[in-house]
Amino acid sequence: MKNICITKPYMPDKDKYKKYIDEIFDRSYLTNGGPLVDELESRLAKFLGVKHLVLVANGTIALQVSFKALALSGNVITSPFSFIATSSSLVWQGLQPKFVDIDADSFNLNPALIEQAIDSDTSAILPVHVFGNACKVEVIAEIAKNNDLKLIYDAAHAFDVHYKGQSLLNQGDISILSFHATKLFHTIEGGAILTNDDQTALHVRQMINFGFEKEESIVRLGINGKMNEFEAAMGLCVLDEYGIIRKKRKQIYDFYLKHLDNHLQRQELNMHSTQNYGYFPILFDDEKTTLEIKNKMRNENIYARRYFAPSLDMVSYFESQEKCPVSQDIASRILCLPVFPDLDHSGQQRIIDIINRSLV
Ligand code: T4K
Repeated sequence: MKNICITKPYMPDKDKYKKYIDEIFDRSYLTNGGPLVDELESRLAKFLGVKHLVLVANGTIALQVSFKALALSGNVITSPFSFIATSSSLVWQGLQPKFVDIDADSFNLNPALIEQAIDSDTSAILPVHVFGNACKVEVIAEIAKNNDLKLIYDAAHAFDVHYKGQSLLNQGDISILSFHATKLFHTIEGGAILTNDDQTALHVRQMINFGFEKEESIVRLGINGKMNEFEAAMGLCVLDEYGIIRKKRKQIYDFYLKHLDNHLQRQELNMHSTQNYGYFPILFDDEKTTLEIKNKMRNENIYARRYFAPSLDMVSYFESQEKCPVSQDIASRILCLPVFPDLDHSGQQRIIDIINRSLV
């Protein structure tokens, strides 16, 4: 039986990509701010409705550079319900994640618990719009402002999400995106740092290029965080077809909604925000059922994933003092179902049948 993975990278028109590759070969300009990176930056900034967008090598380096650019120190309040990179990137930069539990319905950082977790060493809040579901941005902005904290959104899942008619990516001092191959918009590997602040944008640009301002002028500590021309070419091709990607994902999403047992618990979506149909998470009653259903699927070559288990407060190297029972509970019962444009109805029906049969 045909394998169905959690996702499958979108492959755009091959001939168009080849044309870009021919151009790159002719120019022999491969990286360090080439024309295709420039073009993709300006097209994405316009498409997403943001002032500054700096393309980088991946979402993890986007986080690390953002922490440096905002001069974070001490501890950073963040969500335990995320991909490991959200918090491992903090530790990599010598910062301590301070986990605050999530809301049981939205799966996002619970704003009511943030204030009590702030101490004299806290320098920032790093919420995650998990599965593209917008956080309670007004409340979080207020807390950050009142406590003089920087605010960085891990928006790795929130490509093209709008909140109250504006890009969600305009929230905070910085938002970051991931353009990994598994994401709905991708550049093979890649990511972006987004900000409305001119100075921050300038610093980030210098930082991802070793701190150079110009050829013989090094103005700050930097790293190599650049995207290359082959990746930008992929991004330009995928962006051209983004309308199709979104439409197909919505159809898949609607098909699940229509045919899955309607007693299944789902993430409560922010009513002020749009969706990008990046993930389809569902919750079962307990971990045992979740694992049984995941294994049943696996026996039929279907690879659903437990994004995001384990809850990050349980990862030993963080040595977290804070325990997050809600996040642990959600992480133990969640299963993300396959969603990608090539997934057809018969494939989806195989998934739906396994789940619905298991629940009777
Ligand atoms: N913040 C958040 C909230 C994130 O979710 C992520 C990344 C980051 C930050 C960091 O951004 P990056 O530094 O990665 O840009 C995947 C992705 O690697 C990761 O980017 C993503 N989040 C995470 C949620 O998912 P894995 O370990 O689940 O990927 P993997 O290799 O198991 O791939 C999943 C399935 O996709 C495979 O079973 C088969 C299929 N696949 C995958 C690749 C790479 C393909 O068919 N072709 C491919 O080329 O992490």
